[in-house]
Amino acid sequence: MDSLAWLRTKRLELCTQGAHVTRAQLGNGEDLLFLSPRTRFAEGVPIRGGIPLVFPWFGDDPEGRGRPAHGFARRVPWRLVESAEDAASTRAVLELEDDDGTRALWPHRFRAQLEVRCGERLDLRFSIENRDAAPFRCEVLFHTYLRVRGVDACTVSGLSGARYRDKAKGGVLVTDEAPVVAFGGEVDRTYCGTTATCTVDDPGFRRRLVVTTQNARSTVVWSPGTEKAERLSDLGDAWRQFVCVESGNVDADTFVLAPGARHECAVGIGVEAR
Ligand code: TA6
Repeated sequence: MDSLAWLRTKRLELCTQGAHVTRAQLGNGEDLLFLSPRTRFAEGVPIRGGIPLVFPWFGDDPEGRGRPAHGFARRVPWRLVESAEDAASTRAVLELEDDDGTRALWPHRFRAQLEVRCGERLDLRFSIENRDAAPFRCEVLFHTYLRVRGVDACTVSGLSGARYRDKAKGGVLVTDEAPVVAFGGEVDRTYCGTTATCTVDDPGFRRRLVVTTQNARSTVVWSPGTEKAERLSDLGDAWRQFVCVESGNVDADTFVLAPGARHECAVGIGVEAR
C-alpha cells in the first residue's frame, strides 16, 4: 500500500499527488487510459501513465538548473475540494497553491485548479491564476497516456498541415505533410498553433479515441519506441500499449499571465466504435 492519497470511484481513480487521473472508465465501459505496470507510487515520484499535469514548464528545466522535468505540479499533493458521483458521471475538483516548496523552485504566487468529469466522455479543465504582483510566463499540458492495443497499428489524424518540433530529430521544425501520424519507432512531436481535434485510430481495440480541446493551441504526440522505453525503468516493453496525445499550451504557445489574470484550458476524450 503506498503512502499517497487516492480518490477511487466506479468510473475514476485519481491520486491527489499531481491531481493525477490514473483510470477513467466511460459510461459504455471503455477504459481510456494506460497505466504502466512498473510505475512507482511514492511521494514526489511521477506516476507513469494516466494524465500527468505539466506545469509551470514543459520538458527539461528551461533555466538548466536541474529542476524537475515537466515542472513540479505532478510531484506535489493537491487538495481535493469537491467530489461527487451520480448515475451519469463522477466529478472531482482539486487545487494547488504556491508554498515554500514551490516558490523555492519557481518564485511566483499562483492557484491551480483541475476539474475532472467522467461520464459519456472524460473532460478535464485546468486553470492557473496569477496571484502575484508581477506577470509570469508558464506552460500547461495534459500529458495524456491513451490506452491502445498496439501502437504500431495505430494512427493519429487531425494534424496534417500543422508545423511541429521534431524532438526525435534534434528539435527541427517541420510541416507535417502526411495525412496521419504513424508509429514505426520513436515519435516525439510538439505541434504548436493548432486547435485541431485529434483522432487515434486503434484497430486492435476496434475503437477511435477522439481528443477535443478548448483554449489549447499545442498538441504533443509521443511514443518512445523500443530503445527509449528500455531506458525508462518504470515502463519497459509496455510502451506499445499507449500513445500520448497531449493537449495544452507549450513551446511556442507558452503564455504570460498578468497579475490577477486566469488561464484556462480543457480537453475532452470520447470513444467512437470503429
Ligand atoms: O511529452 C513528451 C515528452 O516530453 C517526451 O520527450 C518524454 O520525455 C516524455 O515527455 C516523458 O517525460 P517524463 O518526464 O514523464 O518521463
